[in-house]
Amino acid sequence: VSGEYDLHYWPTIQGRGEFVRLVLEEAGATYRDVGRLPRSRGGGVEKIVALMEGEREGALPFAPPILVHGEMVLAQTALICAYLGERHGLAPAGHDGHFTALQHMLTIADIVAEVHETHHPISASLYYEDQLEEARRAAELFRSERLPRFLEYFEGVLSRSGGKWMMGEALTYVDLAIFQLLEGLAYAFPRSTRRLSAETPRLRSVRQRVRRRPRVAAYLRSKRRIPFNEEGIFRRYAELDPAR
Ligand SMILES: N[C@@H](CCC(=O)N[C@@H](CS)C(=O)NCC(=O)O)C(=O)O
Repeated sequence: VSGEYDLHYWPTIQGRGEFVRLVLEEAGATYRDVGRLPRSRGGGVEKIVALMEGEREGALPFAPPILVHGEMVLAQTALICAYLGERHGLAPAGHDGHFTALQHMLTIADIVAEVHETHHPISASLYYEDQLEEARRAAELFRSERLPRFLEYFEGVLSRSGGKWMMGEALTYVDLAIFQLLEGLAYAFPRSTRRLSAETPRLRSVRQRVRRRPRVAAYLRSKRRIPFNEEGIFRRYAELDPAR
């Protein structure tokens, strides 16, 4: 299969698709962000739905992001990032490294799911406005318990990785995901994240170093980077990160 990828994701949000976009960008891969292309060029969200309804042979994807690469149709953010990372030198070499990187990536996916649950604690099938009370409670516990626990954990991973990156001396897709996680947290929970950032210098440094990578920096400046908004996973609702 060629190096050409089709990413299928919702066109107006960073969401989980952003973790995939960052790997594609740092890899310098050729890809189409299909949901964002006009219909005249084969784009549109209809394609996402068609894939979920089994338009293509192969494993049926449950939800986007979905990566199509030749015959391969892959869903699950963590897995797509690992797949791309391994194809483009953004993953550790070897069997053990493969699984350890995936372990960290899945833990990032866990906190991403918990972030989503701060604004959708009852169900992803209800609007935020229909779960306001519960969201307030969920966010309070997320800020006071879960967020520090995850960030201190990731700081601990960095302190024993044997290098300045999550997997040691070389940047991997896991570091790109840490970057996106920290960017999203800083957007959604500015107060809490600022406070915790002072206590996690290694994470702060990964965030800065990823941001300055030439390809990432160019991407962040480009129109391809969709700004954070209140439809994605990381949403800024003042009531979910209030002043204390
Ligand atoms: N565990 C999956 C979750 C995928 C997911 O929840 N995708 C969202 C967008 S970020 C979606 O569109 N879900 C549709 C649905 O669950 O029906 C992953 O990490 O990729």
